[in-house]
Amino acid sequence: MSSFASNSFEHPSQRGDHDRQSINGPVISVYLHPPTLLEAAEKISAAATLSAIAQPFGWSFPRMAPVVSDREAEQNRGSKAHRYPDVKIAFSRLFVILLLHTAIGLAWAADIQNSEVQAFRVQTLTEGLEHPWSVAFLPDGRFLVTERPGRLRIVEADGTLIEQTVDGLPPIQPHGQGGLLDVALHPQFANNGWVYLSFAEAGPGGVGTAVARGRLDGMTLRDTAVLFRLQPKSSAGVHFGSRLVFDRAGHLFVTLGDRGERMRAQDLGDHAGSVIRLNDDGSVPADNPFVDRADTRPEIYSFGHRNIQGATLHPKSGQLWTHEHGPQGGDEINLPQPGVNYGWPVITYGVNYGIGTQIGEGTHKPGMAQPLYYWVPSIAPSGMAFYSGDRFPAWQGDLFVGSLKFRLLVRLVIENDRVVHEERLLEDELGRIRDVRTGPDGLIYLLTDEDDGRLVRLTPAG
Ligand SMILES: [Ca+2]
Repeated sequence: MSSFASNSFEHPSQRGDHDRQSINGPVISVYLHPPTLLEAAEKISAAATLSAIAQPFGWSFPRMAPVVSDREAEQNRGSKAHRYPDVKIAFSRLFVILLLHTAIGLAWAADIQNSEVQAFRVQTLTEGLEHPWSVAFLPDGRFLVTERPGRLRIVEADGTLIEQTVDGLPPIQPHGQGGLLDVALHPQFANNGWVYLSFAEAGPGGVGTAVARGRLDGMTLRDTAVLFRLQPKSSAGVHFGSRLVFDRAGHLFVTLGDRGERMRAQDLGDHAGSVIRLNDDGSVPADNPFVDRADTRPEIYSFGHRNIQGATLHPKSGQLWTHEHGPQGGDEINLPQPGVNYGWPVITYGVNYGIGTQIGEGTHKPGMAQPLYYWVPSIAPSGMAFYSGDRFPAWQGDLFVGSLKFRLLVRLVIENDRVVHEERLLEDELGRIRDVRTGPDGLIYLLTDEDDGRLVRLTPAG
């Protein structure tokens, strides 16, 4: 494995999704952590309130109420200013209290993020995650979080990161953009305990995206088995995909990348650059579009994709929605349909890096689907979730997409399966956003892609 890694290469033309391995150079952060702020504000507020309550009763607190000694009172006697020391102290206390309350009010106001239709706050739940890639919600309120170097972590409901990592994982090969990637729970997880993982796996020919499952038992995955292996494996460090999404019939969609070798996305004999569809045990559904065609990979559901790192089901229709990284420009949203060719690299709204030359044949071609929506310039999308909870009524039905490149969260307003409006939130507030999920509690959860990555959640404000 190590010899393989040293032989790997990453051609500049394959830097497609800005999905770099780590951030180079210093990161200057002036972000004020809401929990810390909240704690401080609550402490100050409590002290001020105590003093305010105590005043009418003549009680005093050492730091808030200077004691005037008998001797001082004696010295001050005759001085007009000190003839009524209690009144003066009361006013100064009131002034301090007012100042504190103003400061707290300003701090609260600064903490609130105002979107076009919904005010919200950002709360950091967990820090110290190394390039977290995906988060899943366990039924007991805890979180499963993948870290790209190859660790599966459990975070308590209150945000505490359990130091011990989950064992029983399949062999994972951290390599460029690859490593441990997505995590998803079986739709009947509460009964069967199956946890699904996508990851980069080494083997003959190099490395490729794979999918495994195991039953979560305490801090261990048991009965772990690899269900799918992208074929053929190759040496590039880019474009592994991948997201895991169960549809309502219990099929598992797996989104894949082109592995930086563009034409593989048009080859039905190659898994790269496709969405595949499996049964929950890894077998191929009998109604997959290419099962009866010779020289094709029967797992393929749709193809002509570049690198898909966001996928989710529409909460009403149950339709799969995906987004993918374009080259320079041309990130797309698609609604993959069985057997359909989404065009990469024959058609795209992007161009070659740096030199800006045309890729393929243009933007349209008969037999190739147009994207539902596209971004020029690229935002480098990762993570995707519809909002269907009850905590943000004004965001109901909106689609949220993380951006690695622009370090923000995109909110898309959807009407009749069309994007009718885009708003950009949290620009440069959190860093590169890798994953976006709606929690069972109706809050929105994000992962930041950093060496010291975070699990954060958005909560309504007002
Ligand atoms: Ca396309």
